This record gives sequence, C-alpha cells and structure tokens, in this order.
Amino acid sequence: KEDHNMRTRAAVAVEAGKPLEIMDVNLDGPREGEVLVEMKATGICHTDEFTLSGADPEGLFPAILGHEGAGVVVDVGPGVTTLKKGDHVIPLYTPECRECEYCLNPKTNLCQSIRSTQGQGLMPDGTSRFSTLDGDPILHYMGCSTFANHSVVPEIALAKVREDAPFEKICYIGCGVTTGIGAVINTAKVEIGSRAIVFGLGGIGLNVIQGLRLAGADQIVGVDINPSKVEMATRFGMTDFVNPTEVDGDLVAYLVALTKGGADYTFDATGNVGVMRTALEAAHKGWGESIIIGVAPAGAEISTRPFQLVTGRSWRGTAFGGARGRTDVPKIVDWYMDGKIEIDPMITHTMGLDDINKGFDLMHSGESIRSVVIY
Ligand code: NAD
Ligand code: AHE
Ligand code: ZN
Repeated sequence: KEDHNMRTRAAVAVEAGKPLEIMDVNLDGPREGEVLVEMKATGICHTDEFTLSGADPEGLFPAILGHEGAGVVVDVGPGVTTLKKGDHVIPLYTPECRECEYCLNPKTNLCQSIRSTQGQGLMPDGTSRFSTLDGDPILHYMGCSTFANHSVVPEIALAKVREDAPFEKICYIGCGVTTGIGAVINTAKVEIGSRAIVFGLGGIGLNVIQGLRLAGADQIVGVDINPSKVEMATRFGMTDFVNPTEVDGDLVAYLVALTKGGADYTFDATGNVGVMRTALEAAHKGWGESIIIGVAPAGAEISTRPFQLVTGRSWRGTAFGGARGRTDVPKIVDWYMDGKIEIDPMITHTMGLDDINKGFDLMHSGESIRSVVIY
C-alpha cells in the first residue's frame, strides 16, 4: 500500500445527482510547483450544484468539488517561490501563470497553462493527490477542491491575501464577488450614468448589482422569478424589480420600455438560455451589450435572430469576471476591508462541513444567497 502524507476530511461527490458524502480521504503532499493549503472556509456556488447535478459536460466523479475557498499555506513543494508556510491564500479556478500566450494578451484573463489537466480533475503533472482510504483515486475540481479541509493547489492558482481579512467572508471573493463585480468593471466596462438589467438575483447577480452601483449606473433593473430576493437586491443598489411571472405580454418589450429604449448593459446570472435571449434582446438597439455569466447545461444552446446583432447589440461572456486572480483578488480583498464593497449580508447561512448538503438544499429552495462552510 502506498504511503500517503496525510488524511483530511472532505465532502466527496461520489456520483452525479447524489448528496455529497463526508469522509476521511488520503492527501499526498505537494509536488513541484504545488502548495498544500489548509482550507478555513468555502462558499457554495451554483456551479458546484451544476456539476454535482450531472449537467456539466466536464463533470467527473468521484471528485472533491468546491472552488470558493480561503485558507492558509501549510507546506510548499519544490520550486515554489512566491508562497510560504503561513501565507493566507484564495484558490483560483482561473490561474494566472503570467507566461502563457493568454496571460500575455491583455484582452483575456483565461490563463491556459494548466487548463487541460484541470478539466480532467488532475494536477498539472496528470495525477491526483486525493484518494479514498482504500487507495482509489478521487479527482480534483476546477483546480481547487475547497470542499476538503486540506487541498493541494498549483502555486499559479493561489492569490496571496492580507492576513487580517476574515476567511469566512473573503472566501466568497474566490468566485461570486469577483465574478459579479468583475463582469461590470472588467468585462462590460460600464460607464457612469448607464442603464443596466441583471437577470438572476442570486450570489452572482447581487454582486453584479453591487458592481453597477460602484460604476455609477443610473438605472439598475433586477429580474428574478423569486420575489424574496428583492430586499437584498434593493440594499445593494437595485432601482427597479421585475418578476417575469407577473408581466403580462412580452417581457422584452416590457424591459425595453422600462429602460427607455433598452439597457446599455444586460447581464445573465441565471444559466438559463431562454433568459440569455431575453437579456440580449433587452439590450439597446445600436449599442447595447449583453454579458453571459450563467453556466448552461450540457447540450443547451443560445439563439436569437441575427438581426438583433446586425442592429448593433453585442453578445459577450465572462469567466471569473475577467479577473486575473493573483493580481486582482488581493485588491478586491482590500476593497472589502476598506468598506468599498460589502460581502457580509450576502452570506445568509454558515455551517460545518458535515452539514454541507444543507447548503445545497438552501440553494435549491431559494432561501439562501450564499452558504459558507466554516472548517
Ligand atoms: P443562485 O442560485 O444563487 O442564483 C440564481 C438566481 O437566478 C436565483 O435567484 C433564481 O431565482 C434566479 N433565476 C432562476 N431562473 C430564473 C429565470 N428564468 N428568470 C429570472 N431569474 C431566474 O446562483 P449563483 O451562484 O448566483 O450563480 C448564477 C449562475 O452563474 C449559475 O449559472 C452559475 O453556474 C454561474 N456562474 C458563472 C461564473 C462565471 O465565471 N461565468 C461564476 C460563478 C457562477
Ligand atoms: N465545464 C463547463 C463550463 C463551466 C464554466 O463555464 N465555468 C466557468 C466558471 S463558473 C464558476 O462558478 C469558467 O471559468 N469557465 C472557463 C473555463 O475555462 O472553464 C462546460 O460547459 O464544459
Ligand atoms: Zn462559482
């Protein structure tokens, strides 16, 4: 039997559509360019649920999901130069190697240096550090696997952050906060005085709203089928709310009228391809831009009449809010610590790892914005 460096406790996605199973797992130590992180907290993002459900064409099992974590470096592998034991870090599902063709092109944040192995649930050397106590391999997820008390993460996929920031809040910067605010600031580059529509007022959409307020938008329309999201969205800057189930007639026409000709910017934070079409068509003729944030299930496709684009609307997308993690994430942590952005009210529930499935239940029922697991 192999000699494993340590055991840790993890929530394992054993099979698509089944609850996570909490168990002890083996974890091998960090190899060349890798870092062992003790996770202190992790958020539960809708993308974790998307993959667990079986809707993700890249979904693999068994795996340790989770990509919205924060923790402390406990060991570094050979060749690691930018991090040391004791550093506080946020794992990055979009790494930043600062060397690949993508990192060297200012038009993208999509570092591709380890994308292929990451998509296969493996470390860059093509192997997994996790296994069951019986020795069967367990896959990594998005290069992060934050649903484990300890995880091994590539050095280029860790942002070093200040040590006075609370883990159970800044973990959310590992995905939701950065994705939502970044979609506004980095991807759309929203101008002061803009009109915007945000579809889906969940953990991502609320951060789009917060980003729009930061950018100085004049009108921020929120659209959601769950009216319980109104209070929180209003608190973060929503100026108008639309519940599509209460609109008589055509939703696009309604939204175009509400925004006096269409929005300068629209954002999909639902993952529903029908909503994505509405978002595109509610963008202003001549210049409106629609940004897709939501992740759609395997096989789903978007469609619209090409005339919508011919007449000046553009359809775009964003991953991790266009942020370059090692550079941008520490700055967003500063924004939080300086009171420039708010995180605390959006973390509506916290729980221990043993209760992580309750976090998924709260997401399904629409009761939570963000659930955070505290180790
Ligand atoms: P969430 O479950 O917290 O929020 C989704 C919201 O959409 C809910 O409030 C729900 O009521 C609303 N909604 C659902 N169907 C709707 C409809 N037909 N019309 C209007 N509103 C509707 O999820 P989240 O964590 O905010 O994630 C949102 C989406 O963003 C997911 O698809 C997720 O996978 C994706 N995501 C993408 C990125 C990225 O980098 N591109 C990052 C994080 C999350
Ligand atoms: N694997 C899926 C797509 C999943 C996806 O789009 N992931 C986003 C991040 S969602 C975070 O909550 C992303 O960063 N995508 C860019 C990338 O390279 O994965 C599929 O459809 O295959
Ligand atoms: Zn996410």
